[in-house]
Amino acid sequence: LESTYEVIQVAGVPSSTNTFAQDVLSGLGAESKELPAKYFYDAVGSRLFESICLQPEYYPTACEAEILELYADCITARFPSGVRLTDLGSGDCRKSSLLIRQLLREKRQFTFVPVDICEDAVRSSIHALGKTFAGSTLAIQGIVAEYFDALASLRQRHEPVVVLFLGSNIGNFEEGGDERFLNRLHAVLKPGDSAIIGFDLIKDTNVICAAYNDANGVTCEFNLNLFDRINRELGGNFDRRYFVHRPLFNTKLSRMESHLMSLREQTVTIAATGRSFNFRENEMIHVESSYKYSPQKISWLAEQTGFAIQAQFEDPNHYFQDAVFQRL
Ligand code: AVI
Repeated sequence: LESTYEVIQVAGVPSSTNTFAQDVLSGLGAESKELPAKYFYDAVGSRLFESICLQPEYYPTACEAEILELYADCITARFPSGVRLTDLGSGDCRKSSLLIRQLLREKRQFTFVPVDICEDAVRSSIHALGKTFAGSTLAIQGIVAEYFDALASLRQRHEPVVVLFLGSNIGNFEEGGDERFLNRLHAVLKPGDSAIIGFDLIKDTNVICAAYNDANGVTCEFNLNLFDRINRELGGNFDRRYFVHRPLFNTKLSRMESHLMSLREQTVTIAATGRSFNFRENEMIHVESSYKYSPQKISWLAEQTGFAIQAQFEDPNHYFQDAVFQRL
């Protein structure tokens, strides 16, 4: 048997400049300015995110890696033979590779399907997996798509599916978006399919805040790259010297928020939107939410959306949880 590698684009949504311009227009044109976090992940932003994951303050990656290392065999023991292991928001695939290693060790049949909005991330992660697991037989079908387009493509398959939604990607939706996502996931899965979902747990606020404000300034750079991207792709003239990154913990909503704050009154023109946007001194653009979960909220979400929690794995500090959601 030979390894097979393939990359497909679904729906062409991620590369649509039109959608980007429209989203920037409506986000910056709103009373309370905001931009969707998905636009962080161009080739530069995806690399910056990989670098965030290596910062000592950014505990979610290290905690989840610890969980997957400790429990890989318990987790993969439940996978059906011939499974389509679909990794939503796969990034550099470092976390999923811990499960892949286990499956290969056990000589199990599976296809790995990394899904990411960033084509560069999909291609380079497949390349890296090929190197890491050289000598093994590995079938990979990479998909460049947004979450919901990738989910829609799951409807046509015949194999059993396990969805990986790791890294607390589920925390980046807007309010109520996690529940909506799980409902959509339920609709495309079949009874017996499952999902392994990474949740960042509620903990000491200082620990959370430090994770989004690392001393090396990588998170700050990650946020400001959004302006560079708008300048590059949409003909904007954001001057990053006049904005700062402001991470804030919102206790009421139990979420970390990233904002970009204008240091002075200024006007920014973005050619592709056909207009200019005024900023007041100290005005903020809300660019990301990262929800933090209680175990009760996780159980509630499963119950609401037609899943049974089969297992819950946590790191020794109880900072992070990977939950196995079985579709009922
Ligand atoms: C991808 N996502 C789960 C990260 C998070 O923690 O919300 C993105 C991130 N933003 C800043 N640091 C990390």
